[in-house]
Amino acid sequence: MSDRKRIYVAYVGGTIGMKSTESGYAPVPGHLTEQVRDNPQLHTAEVPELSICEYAPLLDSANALPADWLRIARDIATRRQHYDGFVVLHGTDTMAYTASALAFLLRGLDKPVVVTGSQIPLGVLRSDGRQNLLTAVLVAARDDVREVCLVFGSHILRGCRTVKSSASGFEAFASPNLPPLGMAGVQIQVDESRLLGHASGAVGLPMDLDAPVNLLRVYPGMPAGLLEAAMAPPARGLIVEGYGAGTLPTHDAALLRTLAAGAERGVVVGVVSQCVDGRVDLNAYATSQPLIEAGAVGGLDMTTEAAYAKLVVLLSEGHDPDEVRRLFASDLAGELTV
Ligand code: ASN
Repeated sequence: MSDRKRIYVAYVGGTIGMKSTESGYAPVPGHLTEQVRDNPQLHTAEVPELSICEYAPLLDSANALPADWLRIARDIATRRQHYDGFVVLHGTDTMAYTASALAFLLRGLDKPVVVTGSQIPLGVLRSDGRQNLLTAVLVAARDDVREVCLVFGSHILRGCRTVKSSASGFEAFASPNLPPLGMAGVQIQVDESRLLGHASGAVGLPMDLDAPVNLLRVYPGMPAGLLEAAMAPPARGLIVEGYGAGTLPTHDAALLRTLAAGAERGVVVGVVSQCVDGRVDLNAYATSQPLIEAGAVGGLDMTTEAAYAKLVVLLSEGHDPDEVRRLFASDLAGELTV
């Protein structure tokens, strides 16, 4: 038997395997597999053996749902004994959400999962897809990586710390509150001191990933009706993207009544900051007090993407609201700094 590592590549969708159509770029079944098959660089002895699975339907990631996150996690979990590592090829638009969700869903997995994609399709001149795919595959073959990473351009980032920071640049992702796990330059260098340690290897996935959670960005002049709609049944969770350290307008009595009524019904509220850098501290300002009274939990330095995915996962796992609040503020997959 060959000692080449075996990597499972799930092509979920995204620009990397898209073709130009009359209405713009769209994923075309078979195209990515063909591009990989016809690229001799991906079939040399230094590159691990790749098994590609194209999902159906292929998605522009703008259409990805939490159910798709669960589908990817299940796909990886059922194959975890058969492969050394996993690559998820995904659209960039919601890649940070999917990478975050996979980190929570697969938090017991002891193998590398690398999410990547591209800004220009593989078959198009100047595509960044070939380099991103190659780097992702090489990172997925490493023995020291045992977590969900996002590889893009020269950055190797912790998946649940990422945000899409550029709509057109080749360095399209950042992890504002955590230094990169590594860099892919002339050499692929990973800083082992930043990696997560061994996990149990056991993965327990929820049956469905369907807990209704909303996401609301606070803004000057926001009407109470918007918050009311965001907390109305069937909502079980709400991520509030507050200002700065986690503040919101407190001059509007209707807004505060709505918040209290939602909390009364048991809606779990998590608070993140609109600032990309820094952390939430609900004890810093009086304008955070109504959130504390509503039992809201500060998301510390979590990204909005991670906070949303985390609340969906925790509520779908069936914990009671108090346990969800406790877990939301705990470090489950390296997504926050306590
Ligand atoms: N719209 C695409 C997607 O998210 C963007 C990309 O992949 N670069 O699927």
